[in-house]
Amino acid sequence: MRENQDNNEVLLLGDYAIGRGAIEAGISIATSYPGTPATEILTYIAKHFEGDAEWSVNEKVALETAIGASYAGKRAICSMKHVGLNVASDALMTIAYLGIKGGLVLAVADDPGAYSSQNEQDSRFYAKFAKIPCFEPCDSQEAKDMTIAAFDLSEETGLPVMLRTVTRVSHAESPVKLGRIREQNPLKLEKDPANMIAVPSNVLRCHEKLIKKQELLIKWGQNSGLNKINSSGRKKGIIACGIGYAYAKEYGDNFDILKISYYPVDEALIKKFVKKMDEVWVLEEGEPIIEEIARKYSNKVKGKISGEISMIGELGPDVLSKYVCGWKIPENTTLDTGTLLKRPPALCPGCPHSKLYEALKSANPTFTAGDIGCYTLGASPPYQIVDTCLCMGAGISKAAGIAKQGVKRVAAVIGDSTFIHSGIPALINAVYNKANILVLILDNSSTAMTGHQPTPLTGITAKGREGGKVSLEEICKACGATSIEVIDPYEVNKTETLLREKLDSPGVNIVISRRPCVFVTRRLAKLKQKSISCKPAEQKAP
Ligand SMILES: Cc1ncc(C[n+]2csc(CCOP(=O)(O)OP(=O)(O)O)c2C)c(N)n1
Repeated sequence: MRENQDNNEVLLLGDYAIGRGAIEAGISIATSYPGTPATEILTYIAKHFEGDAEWSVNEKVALETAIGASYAGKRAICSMKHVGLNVASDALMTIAYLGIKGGLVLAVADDPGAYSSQNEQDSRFYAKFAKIPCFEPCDSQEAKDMTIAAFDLSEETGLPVMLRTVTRVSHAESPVKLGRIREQNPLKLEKDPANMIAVPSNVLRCHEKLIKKQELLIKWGQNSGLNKINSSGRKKGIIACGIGYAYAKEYGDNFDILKISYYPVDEALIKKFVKKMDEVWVLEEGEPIIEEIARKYSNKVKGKISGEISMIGELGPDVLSKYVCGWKIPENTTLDTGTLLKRPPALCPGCPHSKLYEALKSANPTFTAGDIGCYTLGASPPYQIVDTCLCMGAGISKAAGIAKQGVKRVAAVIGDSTFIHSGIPALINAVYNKANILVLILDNSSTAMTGHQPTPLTGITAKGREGGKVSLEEICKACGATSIEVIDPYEVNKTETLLREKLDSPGVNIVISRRPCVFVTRRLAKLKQKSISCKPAEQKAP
């Protein structure tokens, strides 16, 4: 954060601006599970907010914890990446029926282009699916303002409210005017069984209540002015959603613009805009949600459905100049990528995972079901030992599914953070259903891939304080594993011998490969030098 004290304006990343907005809105707690590009929302709050900021074990737990705080009358923000919302969706779909008490904002960062994700799904669908409002900022100032507005709307409507960003908002810096920090809500925990207990006798009434709110939500959007037409009477128009507006502004002289920052949209506004245009482009990251509406009212709409803009990957100024403006990039300015050295991501030098993979490759499993983390890079050369990767927690279940078909010497690899996130139920399932697999838990004392966040196994909280510590060995034991061994992956030969033995053994055999990520080791050494260790940090919101 770069600060200009004179006019109270700072340069903030979009994610930081959301964090700041949440603090200004008077939150009492922030919860999250790391995931690019959403991670920095909680990182900022943990650093600048004196109250509670937690890394949860997964996104569902993060949302449920925030719901608990809301039930206590407090304001809570829960942040995650788009795929995290799949994990949290069970809680989301029903809390929309029940409604909340203190303001609850769900900040979800999408990754169009899938720069660091397993897919590029569009979270706006979840808002529509759950029938909750959704804000979509185009820069950091809007990210902060809309976070505050989302809390207000949440308390006004009794609904959780989504804030959808994309990588180019979350990870871009732009100026933000800081505001006053509101008082937190007082503690008010009241029992309200009709709206807190999702049992069949309550469901239909709650659903009806939610449907009735939809009209109110559209009206709120009409009055907010968040979706607005910027007209100079041109016959060419752009409907620009979220970051699309930042791109559209670059071509502002040639087009009228309908800016969309709030959902559910008032279709009449879209109709009014497209009806008077000879040509309308829809710029939206993800799926053609708005384009589909616009096409109901005009056959002059261009975008993803019409095929001019790709359904795949992210929008960008280059896409716009090429398709929307028909500008040709001069030949001598294009980069000759053929001469560039390709640099695919690789495990870092000294990475404990790389040593484990050396041993695993020599032990030669029939198939290795991977999971998501740095260790997924074991699928790439030189190891090429990871044969599948789907979503967090899926490795153990897939390995069990394969082994149950009679395949011998099947292995699963899973990181420590991923194991805690969603690997435990899969392990219990494998034990219960008598799969014969080798499970390798790669314990590097961190959630390395997303920036070395601590896990419950380290016993350090998001604020760098001492938390409760969970034992991996004890969990595995309680899950009923056939055997549990702990190895140091730097001992390659010893590890290989053990892996060979365990691949040929019946039952669910666990090998914990334990050595901290080299970056964590370095950071801990620095902390020790400064002797800060785990003392409570003195932190204040700016
Ligand atoms: C549902 C979901 N949430 C979050 C992420 C982001 N993410 C990718 S891998 C990972 C965990 C990595 O930690 P760990 O399993 O310990 O492996 P490491 O990177 O440390 O090797 C996370 C949080 C994701 N891909 N999917």
